[in-house]
Amino acid sequence: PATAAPQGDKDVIVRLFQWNWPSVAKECKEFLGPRGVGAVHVSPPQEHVVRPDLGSPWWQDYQPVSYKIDSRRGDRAAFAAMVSGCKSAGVKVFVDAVINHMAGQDVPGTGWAGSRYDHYSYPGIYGDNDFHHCGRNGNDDIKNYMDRFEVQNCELVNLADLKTESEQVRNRIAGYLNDLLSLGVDGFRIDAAKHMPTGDIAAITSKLSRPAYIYQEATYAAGEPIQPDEYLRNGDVKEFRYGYDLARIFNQEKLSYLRTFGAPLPSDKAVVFTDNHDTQRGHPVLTYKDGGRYALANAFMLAWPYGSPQLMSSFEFSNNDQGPPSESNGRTKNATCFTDGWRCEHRWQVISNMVGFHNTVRGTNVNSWWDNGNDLITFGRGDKGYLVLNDEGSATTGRSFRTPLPAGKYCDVIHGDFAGGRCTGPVYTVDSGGWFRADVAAHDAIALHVNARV
Ligand code: LM2
Ligand code: CA
Repeated sequence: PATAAPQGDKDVIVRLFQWNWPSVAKECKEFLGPRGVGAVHVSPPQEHVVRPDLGSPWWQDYQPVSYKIDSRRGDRAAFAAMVSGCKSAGVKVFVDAVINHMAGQDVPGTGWAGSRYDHYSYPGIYGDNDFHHCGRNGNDDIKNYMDRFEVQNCELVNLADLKTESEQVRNRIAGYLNDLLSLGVDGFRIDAAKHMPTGDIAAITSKLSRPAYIYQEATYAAGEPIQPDEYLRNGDVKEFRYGYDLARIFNQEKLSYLRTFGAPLPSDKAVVFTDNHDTQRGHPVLTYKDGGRYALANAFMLAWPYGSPQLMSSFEFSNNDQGPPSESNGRTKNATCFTDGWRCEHRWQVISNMVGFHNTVRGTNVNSWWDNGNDLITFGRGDKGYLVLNDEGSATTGRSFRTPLPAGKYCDVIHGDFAGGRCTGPVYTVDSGGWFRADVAAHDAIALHVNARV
């Protein structure tokens, strides 16, 4: 049986939420690969329900109808081309694996690729006997998250809940995942992990034809019987507390509290993020809508040694159901950064340049921490990098900062791009004692690292 594969040396994941396959392929080649991003997390590739009557909401994609690789983002050939394109650009592909359930529609319908289905009937794949009917709450829906049985055997928002304890169901799911592996996929984000017993996930991943990186969507809530750390036995786990805590510190508290920042899951098993597609819809996290503050929070995340960072790349939305920019036939439009609603946070200068910082300081410890007791913080990483974060409402001027860096001239990658030995922004000279002098504007930062020396 295959074990969970490690993520590899480049551990930054970019979540290109709802991007179609040709756009993902292009982004891997033109941007993600050259910038040192390790992997792209793509939206679910399997056939899904279609609800044009509801404006084709983004969440159609979390209601599988069959395991045909054919979705509004493209067909099997386009998916396969994307995977091989990303891989030749040095970027791994992690697939959003929706395996806890099928669709949640009460009336029969036809999926994106033409498959007929009914709530508990997916011809040639699953029948009524492959689903849980938990017999609770009148409609089999989950109501009580304090009840483990209910969370794993009843229906999450009416979604037909698969009997993941059944050998036949496990074989079907593993068949789908192995099909994706055969196309070159490197890993899986396990959707709705909390709604499956850890042992069921383990039984499914043990059927994989080769090791794959596994990270699980096990949302945290205080006091619940099912806790994220149970899932560590299967691979990595999304650490939801990180984004909530980071937002609270940036929004209401002091950056000086970041000195001991972390979360309960072990750092080397946690995938961390400021926001994801669920939390950015109505939860207290920072998102692209926060502008500069969002960029600074991401800069901190990429500079700080806790967890593997996942960067969000969103499309703009004004209501929580709104789907991605689409053609009239329902296909997702090409992602064109900064137009048409594609916000491309992963391309923001501060965020994308900090990926290089993150990769440069990998494996080093925090040192040289200094803060002003409020919203101005600084720290170094080994002898490789140094970050100044000023979230005060006013500039700090004429201050000298002591870094752990070797003497030299450094590109400030927060304001400048570094390439071919040249910097398009400010350059700071670190002296032989590690000191440099700088002004830092309000709500701004400076980041120096040894792979951006002019
Ligand atoms: C996830 N992670 O564990 C996804 O990150 C999350 O986005 C998914 O929910 C969820 N699990 C199930 O895969 C989304 C969305 C829901 C949506 C479902 C299914 O957040 O709102 O539910 O996908 O499409 C929608 C309607 C809901 C309805 C349901 C079934 O919002 O009102 O329930 O479809 O028709 C009656
Ligand atoms: Ca379940």
